[in-house]
Amino acid sequence: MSNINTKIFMIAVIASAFVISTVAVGTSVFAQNDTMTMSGSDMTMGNMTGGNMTSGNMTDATTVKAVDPSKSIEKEFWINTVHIDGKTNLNATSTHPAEKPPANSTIPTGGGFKITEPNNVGDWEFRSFTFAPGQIVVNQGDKVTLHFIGVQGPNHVIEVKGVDTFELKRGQIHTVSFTPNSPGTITYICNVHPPNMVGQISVLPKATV
Ligand SMILES: [Cu+2]
Repeated sequence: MSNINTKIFMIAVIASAFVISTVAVGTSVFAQNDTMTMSGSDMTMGNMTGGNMTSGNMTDATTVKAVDPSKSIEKEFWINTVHIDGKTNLNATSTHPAEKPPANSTIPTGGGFKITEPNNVGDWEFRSFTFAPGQIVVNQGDKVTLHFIGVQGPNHVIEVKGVDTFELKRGQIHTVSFTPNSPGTITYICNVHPPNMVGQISVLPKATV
């Protein structure tokens, strides 16, 4: 009996110790949880404030202003003459493998493309002329102003179909203004660099009010 009593007593002591330690840990955890909850709550408030601020910024950045095409008639564009150059050489490097010009060229005739044969160290290049931008969208009845800027290429002869033809040298700016009265497409092309130095103005039908 005494042995059993001793065992029961010991079990009781162990159990008590376990309960006490559990309560202590539990209290500790609770305290921590409380703190974190408060902290979390504060952080949430902070985040909400931040969220509002972010939301405000996003609203500013993504605000789309309604445009009435019939009232927005002033359209102005700056169009650069550009050539894009692909340079390479015959001497392989770790970052640039050796290349040779294609044996059978598929380049269309005209001055818009130019392939330069390898020089004495193997460098060669392929050039393509273009306009930047090459696509413009306006509305029927807009007052359209195009500034052509001679940036790359020594000279160009540019034609805005049905509007104007003019020579443009590097460093010059030539401005044309017109009002498209009907929807459709107006092409601008360089007669020195066909067929790829070309751009298109899409004229959309005027919105019915
Ligand atoms: Cu040109």
